[in-house]
Amino acid sequence: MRTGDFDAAWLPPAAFRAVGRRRTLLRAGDGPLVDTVHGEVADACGRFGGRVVRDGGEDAELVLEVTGGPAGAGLGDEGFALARRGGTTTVTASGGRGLLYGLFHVVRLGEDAFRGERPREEHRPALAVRMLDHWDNVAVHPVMGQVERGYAGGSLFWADGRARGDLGRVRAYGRLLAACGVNAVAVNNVNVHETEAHLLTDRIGEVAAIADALRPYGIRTHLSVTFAAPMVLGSLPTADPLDAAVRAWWRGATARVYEAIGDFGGYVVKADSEGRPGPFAYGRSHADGANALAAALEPYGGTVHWRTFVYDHHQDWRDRSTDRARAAYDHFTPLDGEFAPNAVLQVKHGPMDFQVREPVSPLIGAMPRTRLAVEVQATQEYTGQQRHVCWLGPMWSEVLRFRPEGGSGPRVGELARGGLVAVSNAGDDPFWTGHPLAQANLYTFGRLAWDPRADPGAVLDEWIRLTFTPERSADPVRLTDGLHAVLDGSWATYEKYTAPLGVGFMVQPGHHYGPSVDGYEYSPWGTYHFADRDGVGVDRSTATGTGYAGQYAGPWAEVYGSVETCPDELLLFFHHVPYGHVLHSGRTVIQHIYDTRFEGVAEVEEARRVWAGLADLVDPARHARVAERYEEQLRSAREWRDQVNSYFLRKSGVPDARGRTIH
Ligand code: BDP
Repeated sequence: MRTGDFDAAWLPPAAFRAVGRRRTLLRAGDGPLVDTVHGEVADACGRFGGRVVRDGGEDAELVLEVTGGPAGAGLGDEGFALARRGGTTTVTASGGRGLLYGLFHVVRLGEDAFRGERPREEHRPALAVRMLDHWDNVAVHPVMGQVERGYAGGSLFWADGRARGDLGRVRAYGRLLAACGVNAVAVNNVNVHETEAHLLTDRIGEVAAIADALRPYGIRTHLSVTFAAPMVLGSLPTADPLDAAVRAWWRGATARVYEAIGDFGGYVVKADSEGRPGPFAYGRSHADGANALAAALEPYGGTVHWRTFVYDHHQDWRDRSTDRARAAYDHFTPLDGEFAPNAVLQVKHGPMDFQVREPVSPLIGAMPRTRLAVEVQATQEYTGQQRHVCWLGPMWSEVLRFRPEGGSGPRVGELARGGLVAVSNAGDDPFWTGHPLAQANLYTFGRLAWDPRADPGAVLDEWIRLTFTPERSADPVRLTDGLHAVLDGSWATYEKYTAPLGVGFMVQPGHHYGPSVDGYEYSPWGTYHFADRDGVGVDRSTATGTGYAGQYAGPWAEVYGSVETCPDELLLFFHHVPYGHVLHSGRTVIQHIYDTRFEGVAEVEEARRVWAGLADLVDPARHARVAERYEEQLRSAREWRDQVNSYFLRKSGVPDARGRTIH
């Protein structure tokens, strides 16, 4: 399953067998994306004995066509139509991008694309921007390393302090991304340090080289920039977004970016957040800040992705009135309607920071006159750092299906008009993602961004089929079932042995791996669980707490605001309750904590056993890598169980009703 010195992931040669055996007619004019489609089909034919022609070919079994006519109308530039009649399967698109997505769709269908008849079906992405943010540093950062929160080796883009000379791997990355629907990549860390700031100006050529490698797969390149760029790079005395010289600087710099990269996507900005510069220093609003950059990008069709992760990271833990969860909503909702059309607010899916369980951010849905993008984290910072199996498809799907106004109101997947963004989990590791099974997160993200209503379980099975081509295995059923079993419930398993009932954190400060029950409890980050001898949880109700629950619209303010109606899994996020409080499940909080920690470890033991049983069916290198990581996952899960359980035993003094030993 490997090509060259890296894993073929979900595009192993065998996945192209059905296409590669056919006679294909490409009726599509020219252009780089059409050339990409031709190259893909020609390669597959070279391997499996088919043939591809660019004209003629009356007896074609697969027709890939670009049409300006009515058949292509309404598909948009990324959509495609698929039909099968009289022994010919036809993919129709209005341009190269749609054709490429159509080809990958046929690859996913395999032989099914060439059976029977198929009435015309149309496919279009639900979201126009499907983006990966790389938190990659060009220079290795002394604390964060090269890839901030990266668990898959070094950067795919940068090595030895500059853009890689050989961008073959970047091209291969673009290919994998196109095959799951991603169409935008930001190539550097949102924390823009001094070296990386220069990518915007004197080092834009390096970004252009990366953009060239990604373009053949329909991917636009974006850049994280520092809000202080006019000072850092332009020697201006201020970065005040309303200052004429500052605005002129952004216009000039942006014009030069577009000279180098004609289809440049735009900027990503982290401002006034965790020490990054921003408009607050000048008494300006975030709309003023975002709009200054948006104005510079506007003539070229670029977008500024302005992050809403703005909060006070120097708070006093004793002061319960400053609730970090409230921050994004409090800062941004008053500005609704003030942002330029090409300014997109990029909102983390939860109000805190990518914990294993958070409610959906109340900001989503609360700014009807602003374009929002939703940001999720594929890199597993708080979900096992790619040493634990934690497939996040069900979590993301829950977020995307959530209806902020309740009832039959729009879903998050519809409100994310500015796109869906994930912090990438890929690096230069031979398996791309460190843990080979973490590839499933990258793939699932792309497919959910294309169709937020997709069933994540079906996406998982699709990933399994493509990556492991079970039909060629000695035991397809054991292989497929085994892979599905170890991945499908893995998020729930992870939740069971880590911080309970939505309370979050309890991780080692700094690197965020492994348990530290009071790690953040007395520090200024705003991430507390308030456990004492009587109870645990954060009172975010409106009646007695921080009022955060009151930020929700529709029925949610009430649902979350009351201990009676709050869902169990979020109880400690919203409420401080006694250990004896009885959950909807019928268990007390303390017994739930004990039971689920034991269950979580048992589930990891079982998954490890299932994986061991697939040794004869999985490529040995991949099998060994996963097996080795299961040892660490199990060690860590036991550590979590023991620390969390003994902590709550000592705090509460309530013994385990089932008499198990807690150390
Ligand atoms: C946190 C990470 C930090 C990021 C920050 C962000 O710990 O490294 O810089 O999010 O999203 O989760 O900006």
